[in-house]
Amino acid sequence: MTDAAFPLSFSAEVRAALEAGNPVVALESTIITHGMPWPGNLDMARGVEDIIRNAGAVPATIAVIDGQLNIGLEDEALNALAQRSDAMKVSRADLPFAVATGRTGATTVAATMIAAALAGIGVFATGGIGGVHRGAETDFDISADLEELARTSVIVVCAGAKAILDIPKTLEVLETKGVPVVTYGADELPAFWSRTSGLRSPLRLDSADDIARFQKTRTAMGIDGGMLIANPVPQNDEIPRGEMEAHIAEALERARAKGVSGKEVTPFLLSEILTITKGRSLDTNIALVRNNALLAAQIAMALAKAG
Ligand code: PSU
Ligand code: MN
Repeated sequence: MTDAAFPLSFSAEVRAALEAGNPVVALESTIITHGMPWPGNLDMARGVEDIIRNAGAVPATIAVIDGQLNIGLEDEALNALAQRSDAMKVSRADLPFAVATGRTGATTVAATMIAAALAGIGVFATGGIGGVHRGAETDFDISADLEELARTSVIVVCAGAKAILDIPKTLEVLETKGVPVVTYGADELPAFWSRTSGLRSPLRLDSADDIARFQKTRTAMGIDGGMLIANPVPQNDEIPRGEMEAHIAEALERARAKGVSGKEVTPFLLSEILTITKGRSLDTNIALVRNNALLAAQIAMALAKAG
């Protein structure tokens, strides 16, 4: 556990694990409040925590509750957060704002990385990261998640960049910022709902031990910043790329027609895609988050074991 000057509210389970040096996996909360509808969001959040526990690590869901930065939520707090429709979507810019003003907010990938680093947690599981949006050359919509990956030393396990984004541009930005993008067990970068993106992954590793070794080598060389692990959604749960592309085009058209912008873009597109696919995208989203939680737990254990 770090001696961070900033006061953090730990769940009992996370505090004990960090004090003992046991493996801990951070989890974001924007996916709960802005990424999935109630009550499936709560089932997803609880299920993901249990996968991490069953694998031998401890889950730390991160959120700001009444101005307290929580590292690990007790079940009652998780339940309450999942039902709140007024939670802020908190990224790097908003995290200290939510704390300073006593608000309740759900952390994005960027804010969860910051909180994990403050708590001394090195591995984090999510669904998909934010990235460079299609049309970013005119609207400049690039997620703060990419900048955070560049500067904060946390391993982020995701299922690739969401196909609603411009994946080639997202990869270019990550390359510029020196963020390793490692696909787990495949040569091709996955695209969230689909196992394929048509793009070759910059790097590939096939075991949690190899990922841990790579991260330890980066640290030993004094190279800070995050690492992105792209974990393809299991075959049985994927929505093939060709099929997804039409749904995404439809959702993007609806966003354009409504003039959706800024922080609302990602939640809007996810909810439109949910409607268009009649719920199937949600099943896939849940399956891939569960799959990522398991791999993240294995990586956290490999890091703890290797000393
Ligand atoms: N992936 C999901 N659901 C989500 C998100 C990602 O399946 O809700 C969230 C994550 O919290 C991510 C955020 O950090 O969307 C990115 O938002 P933006 O593009 O506004 O930075
Ligand atoms: Mn954005």
